Amino acid sequence: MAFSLIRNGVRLSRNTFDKQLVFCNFSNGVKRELSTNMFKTCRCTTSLLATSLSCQLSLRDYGKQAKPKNAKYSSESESDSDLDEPGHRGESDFWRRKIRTFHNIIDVNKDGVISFHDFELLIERFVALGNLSEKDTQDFRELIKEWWIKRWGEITPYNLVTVEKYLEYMHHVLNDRKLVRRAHSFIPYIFRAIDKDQSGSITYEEYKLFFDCLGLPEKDAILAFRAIDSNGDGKITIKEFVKHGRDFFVTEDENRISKYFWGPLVQ
Ligand SMILES: [Ca+2]
Ligand SMILES: [Ca+2]
Repeated sequence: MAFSLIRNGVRLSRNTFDKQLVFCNFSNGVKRELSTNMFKTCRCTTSLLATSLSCQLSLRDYGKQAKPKNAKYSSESESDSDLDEPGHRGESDFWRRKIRTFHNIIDVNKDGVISFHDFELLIERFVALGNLSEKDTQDFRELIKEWWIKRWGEITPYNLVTVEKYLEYMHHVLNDRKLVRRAHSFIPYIFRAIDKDQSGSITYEEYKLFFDCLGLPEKDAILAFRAIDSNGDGKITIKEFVKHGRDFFVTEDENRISKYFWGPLVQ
């Protein structure tokens, strides 16, 4: 894939990334480092170039450093060995902020609580992309339904999960070795739903589909994709996708790039 890379006019309003805006123009084939403290390169696809010669990217919700020097990339462990002992996980404000972020994403109808209907709406968005097989579609729906009934009980419009309840549940999951291993088995379905060309890897264009389904803007997809595509080859493999998607829920390490996976963190 051909990339157009940021050429001119990069300026940061502050040295930290909270409350920052990056203004950039795009030009074919030119690579320029934005900052050693942020992304190695700022890349945009040619289709982005076609639609916009300049962009204003808000980084304000991405934490204090978009990609710190000591960030772990593909070497991030998939095991839980780097986590605190069960019983002591999920105490940090950072982790709670991530869980609140996910609750907000799942709350598709934005009424402040999660209902089974929110999941139905979200699943339908991914199914509507038309890339999931019939079996995957059925399995995806069943997986969520079984999880809901097992964890939250009856499927009714009155069975609602507040952010506090969800935080409590996720804290329990994080501190249970078995549950934490099984958690988030839905992520491969999301991958297959957005892997439009069935190539086994996700391009930026496909990642945009992901964020579109989550109700997140394109500018956030750009930032997340750049961060997660750590080797800069324009692709995210299913292994990377699942790893970072899951890591978001289990790590309390603020240096992990998985914090970008589900979009900007809520305050
Ligand atoms: Ca809701
Ligand atoms: Ca693909």
